[in-house]
Amino acid sequence: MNRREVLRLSGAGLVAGTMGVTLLSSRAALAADFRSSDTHPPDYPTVKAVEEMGRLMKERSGGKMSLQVFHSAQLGEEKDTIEQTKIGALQFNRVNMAPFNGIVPESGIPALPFVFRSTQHMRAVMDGKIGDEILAAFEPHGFIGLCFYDSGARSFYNRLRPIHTPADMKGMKIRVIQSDIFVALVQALGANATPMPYGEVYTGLKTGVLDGAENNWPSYESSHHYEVAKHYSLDQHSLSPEIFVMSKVAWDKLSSKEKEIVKSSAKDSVPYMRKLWDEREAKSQAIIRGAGCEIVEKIDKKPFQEAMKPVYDRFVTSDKAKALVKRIQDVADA
Ligand code: GTR
Repeated sequence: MNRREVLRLSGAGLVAGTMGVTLLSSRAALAADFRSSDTHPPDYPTVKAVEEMGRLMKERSGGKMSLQVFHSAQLGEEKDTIEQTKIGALQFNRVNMAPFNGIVPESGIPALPFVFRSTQHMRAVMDGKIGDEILAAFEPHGFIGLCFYDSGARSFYNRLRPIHTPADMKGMKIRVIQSDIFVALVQALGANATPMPYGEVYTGLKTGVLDGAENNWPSYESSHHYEVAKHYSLDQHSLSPEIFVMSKVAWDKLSSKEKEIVKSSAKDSVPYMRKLWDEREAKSQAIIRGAGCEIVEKIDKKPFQEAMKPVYDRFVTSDKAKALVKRIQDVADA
């Protein structure tokens, strides 16, 4: 059992225990001791950014509002923690947008393949009016969207052979994040998509249940997937950002001043996160290259883009969704 699995098992008891406490607690007790979940290890930029948000919130509330981040999936995998957040058992949560795709339709648009041209383009869109609209779209579903964090570009890695074209992926068993959009994009390439929680992927790759998966440099490195799936092809098919949300159940118990503190602390943690993110991307690349992985850098993205067009036909059907895609494409890079 690895460290992550040990932490997750001990976390299961923690959730059961704290759920009862949370449901019984008074408003004051809730406000004083918030919890947030993250699937990543303690030194990962998302974990550090939410800790920074907690520091700012504590400072701005004169010590009344504090936040503890439960890293390494101690409180469960992303789908489960989203459920806990919805019912208010967990007050905050940092996850990728993708597991929200089936819950908040607007969250699917930034997850679409090749919808962003670059990280600069993604930042310009998510920092602007469109980003604010997408954050607001979470509220009717029981979540307060607070801010987006970077997640780089997701690319395919596998243990069998270098991928240069979609044809190289034919028949490969590829783990995807739990989102129908990601299932569809992998199927569109002729591979077999297996939606699966993040914490099960390492074992899946090691035992051969999976041939590959897809992620950004820091996740490929910190999850140790690069040790068991050594071919990484930089097709950069999705720049689906991370999102930091608050439970609406917990939000509704806050005063307007407290709400303002939560919002501003989250927004103000974003530049810090981006700095850490850029540093971590470089560090992860160095580790992965140093480990002798084969990186396919010069990859013609066109055949991947062409193959993934049916994903748009299937998921971008309403006039609203089509308009949103068009507006994103029209935003200039920052
Ligand atoms: C990472 C992301 C995680 C998680 C993971 C996954 O890039 O930061 O929140 O969604 O991908 O693939 O499950």
